[in-house]
Amino acid sequence: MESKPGWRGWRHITKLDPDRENPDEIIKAVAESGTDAVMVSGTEGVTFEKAMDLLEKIKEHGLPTVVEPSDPSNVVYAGDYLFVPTVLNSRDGEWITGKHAKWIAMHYSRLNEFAKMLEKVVMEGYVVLNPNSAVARVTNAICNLSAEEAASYALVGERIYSLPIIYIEYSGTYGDPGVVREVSSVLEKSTLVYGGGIDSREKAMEMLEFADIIIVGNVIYEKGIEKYLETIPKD
Ligand code: 1GP
Repeated sequence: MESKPGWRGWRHITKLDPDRENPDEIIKAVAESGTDAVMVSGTEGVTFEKAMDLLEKIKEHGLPTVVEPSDPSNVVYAGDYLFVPTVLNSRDGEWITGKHAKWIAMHYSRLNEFAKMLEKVVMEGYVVLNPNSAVARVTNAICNLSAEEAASYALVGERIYSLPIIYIEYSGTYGDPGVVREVSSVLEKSTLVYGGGIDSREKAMEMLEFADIIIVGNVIYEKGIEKYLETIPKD
């Protein structure tokens, strides 16, 4: 496979939640696992301090880092990339452009400086599909979608908004590979990211057939390091 520069060449991202316990044992296992990058991200209870603390611990190991903020108040700029979500299937404009406008408003008096801070930004168009997840509840997402409807939201992100990433998000549960396959069959430019319920090699490989990148989170906290290591694709 032709190698692509930076984040576009990644296949596996480990998502660590600043609102959970992240002992050295976990950070070390992640650093040595072969994952392509670590994402600092959580939906609830994330503060600037917690995100910064976790990021610093990860950076000591020299891994590529991504910060994915959930609110303008917890944006940490010290990672390699800042992946900024917009929830394409939210019922609530707050999660589509509202938070983003508040973020810009916080920097309105020095927009030139802010433009420099935006250089690390990669926009992610989320399609949130697990109705029982915190992210679905918080963002009031329309989760009851057919594969074609989900793919239509993905195409809004790609064709209308030119988002570099489309993120099919089933956080906490393993999703429908048929939905990911459908989205993959229509996307032409955006990188397709899948996350949710990956806790085995089989699930990782199944989703990697359609997604460019998989994101794993809960497995390391809930099933342990051995199960987490299974999710790392071997070339
Ligand atoms: C969450 O998509 C990620 O945003 C990963 O989901 O925690 O279920 O692995 P899990």
